[in-house]
Amino acid sequence: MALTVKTLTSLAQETTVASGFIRDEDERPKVAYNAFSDDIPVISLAGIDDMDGRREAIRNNIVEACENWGIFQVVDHGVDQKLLSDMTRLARDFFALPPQAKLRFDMSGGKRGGFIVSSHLQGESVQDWREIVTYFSYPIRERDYSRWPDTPEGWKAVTEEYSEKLMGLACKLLEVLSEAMGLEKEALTKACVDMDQKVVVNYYPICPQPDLTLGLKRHTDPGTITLLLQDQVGGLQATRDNGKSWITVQPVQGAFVVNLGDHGHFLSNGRFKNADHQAVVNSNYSRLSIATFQNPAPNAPMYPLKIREGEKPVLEEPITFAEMYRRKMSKDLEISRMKKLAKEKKLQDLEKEKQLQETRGHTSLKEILA
Ligand SMILES: O=C(O)CCC(=O)C(=O)O
Repeated sequence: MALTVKTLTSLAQETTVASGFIRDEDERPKVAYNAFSDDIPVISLAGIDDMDGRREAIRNNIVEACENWGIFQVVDHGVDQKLLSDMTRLARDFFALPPQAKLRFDMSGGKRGGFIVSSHLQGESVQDWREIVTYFSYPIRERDYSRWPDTPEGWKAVTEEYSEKLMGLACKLLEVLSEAMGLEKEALTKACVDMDQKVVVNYYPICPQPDLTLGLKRHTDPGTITLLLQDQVGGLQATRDNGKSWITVQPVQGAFVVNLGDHGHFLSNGRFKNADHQAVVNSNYSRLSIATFQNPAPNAPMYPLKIREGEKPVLEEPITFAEMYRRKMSKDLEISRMKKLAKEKKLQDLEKEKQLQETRGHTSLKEILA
């Protein structure tokens, strides 16, 4: 019998979600995808290069957002709107391709880049309701173009331009953050040694039971900063009380959501928050978002660049970014393994309890009949 190749887009036509996507109750969405909040500031970057003018006001707004949430949105960022709409249109066209065409770029088994359902990370116990395409775009000398989808026509060239422009914008923002820490402009980019960039295009198909699943589970990004382009549907959510309450970030046409990652958080000695976030899905619209992760080189040493008076260092000793990432991943996998074990134990206990009740039932029936 021929095996039918399934992607998530084909599963979206079903009326229930498969059990592999169902989250434990404590992880399920608490707030709707379109219950928008305006807590995350939208900051115009117009005048950012004007050293004696707007720059200081922009810096102050960014600092406040980083101290509160580790998230802000930027407009007037200088990246051409036509490039953003080309990138978005071509990405949507890719996800609309038949499963076989997408699976030509299958990235399972640890390949560096391409298409996959849910996540390329191995050992995840519950799947995310998303399809992704990942490009490893910097350093340029390490690009493997055989892993970059060549359909739809023109996407590869547009992605190249997109990643270059976003590298420029990220460096600009890192300059402002360096100044905010009282350091020279280049301090954060220098701390990255040789900056890596990874572009992840997320496609969240319509979901028949969005209350049971997540498009992307709760996490913080490991790197320095992430620039996220999202469409107008909504689904990005943030928490700053460890998942007790959530807000849905208001989509703003043409804006980038900037998330501070773990690396940025450690470099600032914890002064700037690492954005704790997730993506929810819905049964009305599919959603597209494009995350550009700006990461340090794997061997970049990680340590607070500035420890302010009265502060204790958040890291006891410098570790490399690769080591921090390894520890983070193994902690995540351990948590998910423990959760799985606890769930299995609960099921076994329930089963035992049921058997006990049945035995008691039989005994009392015998007593009645005796
Ligand atoms: O799609 C979103 O809104 C969130 C994406 C994200 O957090 C990620 O790709 O890491």
